[in-house]
Amino acid sequence: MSTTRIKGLLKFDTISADLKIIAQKVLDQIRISEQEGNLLFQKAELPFLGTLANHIREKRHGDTTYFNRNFHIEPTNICIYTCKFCSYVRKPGDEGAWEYSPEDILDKVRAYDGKPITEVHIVGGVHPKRDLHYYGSIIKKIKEIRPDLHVKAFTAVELEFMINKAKLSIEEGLKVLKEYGLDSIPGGGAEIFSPEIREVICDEKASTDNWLTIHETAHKLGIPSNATILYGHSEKYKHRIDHLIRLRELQDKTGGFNTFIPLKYRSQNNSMSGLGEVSSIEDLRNYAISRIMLDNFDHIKAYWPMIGKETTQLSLSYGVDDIDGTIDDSTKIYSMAGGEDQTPQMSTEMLVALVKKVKRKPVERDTVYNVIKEY
Ligand code: V47
Ligand code: SF4
Repeated sequence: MSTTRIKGLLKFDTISADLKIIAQKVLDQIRISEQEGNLLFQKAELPFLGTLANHIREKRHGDTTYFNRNFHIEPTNICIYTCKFCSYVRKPGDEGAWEYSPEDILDKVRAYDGKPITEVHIVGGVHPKRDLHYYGSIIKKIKEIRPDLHVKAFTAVELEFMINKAKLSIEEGLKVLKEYGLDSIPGGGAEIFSPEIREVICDEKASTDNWLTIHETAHKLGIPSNATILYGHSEKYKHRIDHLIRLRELQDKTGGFNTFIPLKYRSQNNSMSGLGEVSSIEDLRNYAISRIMLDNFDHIKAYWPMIGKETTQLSLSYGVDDIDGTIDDSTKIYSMAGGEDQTPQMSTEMLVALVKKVKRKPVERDTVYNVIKEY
């Protein structure tokens, strides 16, 4: 069916020859080049992109749409850095600054006793006083309370700081954290890899090379991870493509990325607010081009607390096959930046209904995409 749609596109006179070459490559499963990626961003209309991305999505996953039962813990919003897009960061003593004690964090885990949750996602600010043994001991205790819970924790930015503070190499630090019980690494902190933009929006934190090295090292140690992009602010299309190409190259080397998560810049309460936000059409184009370019990533995830439930439903026809999880009102990163939902939480029933409404098949997964239940 989706093959017929692409073949139909190839007959349209209104579609330019260079775009038809890309469509044919998608049909033939040939990798799209950086130059062609740029062309897609500059020239391709949403229906064309959707046809290509949906073909790839359905070839890989059919109608299956993954979600999981997860919650977040954000140990602190105190951070030594001041990224310009961040609405959440505070300095010690500022109004609105928080830091949970290890016991507070463990209580949050205990609150799920007897509930069928499978993943805790732990990310927060880079606190000046906390090193990897502090956080590692918390992970160890979480595992004692809940051995079955997958701990997906700390962006490469947090990892770089806590490992340096403990005076270890990246490899040593990651090994230590793995021994404490770290199961995987979330995709945050990637922002935009191109130094031109990175230096303007987040010049202090982990460099592009360090972000990539941390993920590469993790993959070598058998720790899978995710990858993100922060798009829709000051970057140009060529920066988005550069970002995707760098991730694709690393994935060729390691195969350790589970999923790619485009994160739309939300503009409230931060120092880039004047830039505003891109449209939902741009969100869908971005998902579709990500799906087309990342031929070695199994999954593309729409993070529903950030783009809202309706765009999430639409995204399932633009390359997305994963919608993250239940969340349970446990994250503030997006609500503080103007995300669609001030108290993001969805029951399993709501997630299932959201997916079924757009005629896709909901499948509950664990963090590494083992199927738990088909609905
Ligand atoms: O790195 C911060 C982003 C990220 C804003 O791996 C913002 O499954 C938009 O990485 N507008 C952290 N984005 C969150 C993250 C994540 C989220 C969901 C799932 C996974 C996963 C990872 O949040 C940061 C930054 O890129 N962010 N501020 C903002 N104003
Ligand atoms: Fe700190 Fe992360 Fe916010 Fe940057 S995005 S200021 S590293 S909490």
